[in-house]
Amino acid sequence: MTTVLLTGFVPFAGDASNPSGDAVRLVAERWTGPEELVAEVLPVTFDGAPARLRDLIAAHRPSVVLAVGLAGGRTAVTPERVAVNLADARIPDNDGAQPVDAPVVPDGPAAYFATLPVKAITAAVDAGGIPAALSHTAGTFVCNQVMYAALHATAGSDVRAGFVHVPYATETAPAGAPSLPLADIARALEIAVRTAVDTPADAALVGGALH
Ligand code: PCA
Repeated sequence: MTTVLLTGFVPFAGDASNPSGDAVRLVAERWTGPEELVAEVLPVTFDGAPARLRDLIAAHRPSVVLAVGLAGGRTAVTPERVAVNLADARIPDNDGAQPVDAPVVPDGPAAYFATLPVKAITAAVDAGGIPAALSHTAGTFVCNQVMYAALHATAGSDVRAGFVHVPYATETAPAGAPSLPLADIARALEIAVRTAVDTPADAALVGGALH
């Protein structure tokens, strides 16, 4: 039985909700398989989130790990291509921790590439009528921390892992912020999981950025 681990986050930075956690719950509610889906909502903390993710990977032995977080201000669903070994927080996390220029993993590699088929996922979400774009930075806050931790924990194994940032949900977005309906965000995640499971090698599509 193939198991997929799908995670979102609780609210942070004073927001009342986080569409990543809300969308992951929606996906879990209506998941019909055939894979087993393990859905969890992670704390927005530099220490707690990677630790919880590592525990989930050890407990459920998923073959695909897809972590999801909010990138407020983005207009599209954005699979992340790279996680860096750097925690440099512009705001405190939900524990009040605000690391500056700290490694995610001391002596770990400078970066990891996602081991999910990020270009195929981007293309599939776009083909589903939901705005999608490949991203080359997951930032230096807790989302990057979790993506790096997932790739570090699964490095050298058959487990494939990656991260998707999503925009605000229209239902709960701050005034004037770009957003997508929560249902579209959830559908994008379903497409991402399906594509990740069904696509062993990424598609050689144009997806680079000039800047
Ligand atoms: N977004 C933050 C952390 C939690 C979340 O949903 C980030 O992009 O780092």
